[in-house]
Amino acid sequence: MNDYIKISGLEVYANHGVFPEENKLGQKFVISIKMCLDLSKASENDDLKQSVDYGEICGRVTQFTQNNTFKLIETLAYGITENLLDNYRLLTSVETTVEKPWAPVGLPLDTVSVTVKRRWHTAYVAVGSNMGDKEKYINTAIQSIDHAKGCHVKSISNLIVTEPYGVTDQPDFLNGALSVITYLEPHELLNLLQKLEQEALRVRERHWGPRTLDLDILLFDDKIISDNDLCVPHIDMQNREFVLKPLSEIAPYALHPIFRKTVLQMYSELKGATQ
Ligand code: A4P
Ligand code: MG
Repeated sequence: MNDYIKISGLEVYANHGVFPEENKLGQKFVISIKMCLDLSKASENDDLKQSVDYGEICGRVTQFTQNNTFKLIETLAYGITENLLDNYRLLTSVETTVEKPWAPVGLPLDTVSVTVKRRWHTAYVAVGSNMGDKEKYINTAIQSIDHAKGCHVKSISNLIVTEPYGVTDQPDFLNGALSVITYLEPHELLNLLQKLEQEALRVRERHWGPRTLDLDILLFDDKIISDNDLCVPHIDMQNREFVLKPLSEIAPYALHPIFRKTVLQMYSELKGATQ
């Protein structure tokens, strides 16, 4: 998206800072925001409803900055960015810079500033359960993802009963796939999914049963990530019918960024190989 609206140098007197005097006396903060959105329709129809009202946004940002007291301008910059993405669905990305020209550093300087940028991503998540009320665990997780900060569940596949893959002496699974629109970064999404797994696992520990809930990130835009905590695309998705079948229902043409194959292609190849 090449179009954007920019607010530069919005001055707000507020109380953010690590020192108690800063929280009490307050000081000047200077805020600049770059908001990406498609402006073609607004300009074609000369219609504000198809854009965002920058006056209203200045008011919202001023209020947010004055109604909260944070220690860090980092927190303020994140808060403003998330507030705008949460409230203006036309925005595809928001970049916020918060300057603190009167920062109590005790040395001459023009200003200090923090810049954060967030944008909406598309992630695909596999869901699985093979214990207890499997459907309930899965549906509760889907609802929690949809209600979580910075996440909207966009589509949900049918849930299918599958035989256990890998370790086979365990009950059948219920499996499905979701597409999630999120401004969380990949590791933040992983943290959310693990938190939801743990919430379900508490029940599992009590009953000493097999897993209640498995939530894996399959794809995250076209990102390739490989570190100690996260491997995206999911390392074994191409070999798993219980992943590819539901995923091909909601995202047949999503592309695996390493194999350069669509989900549908991977699913057809897997079915061919297993027949
Ligand atoms: N991790 C790395 N990459 C990812 C990712 N893309 N998404 C790390 C999520 N987590 C990722 O996962 C172990 C570690 O993987 C995490 O700490 C995370 O940092 P886990 O969910 O805690 O443990 P797990 O479930 O035992 O491992 P894993 O790898 O998720 O298990 P699998 O490979 O998913 O196998 N058969 C059927 N029919 N249906 C199933 O759903 N599931 C499994 C679980 C086996 N057989 C199955 C099914
Ligand atoms: Mg897992």
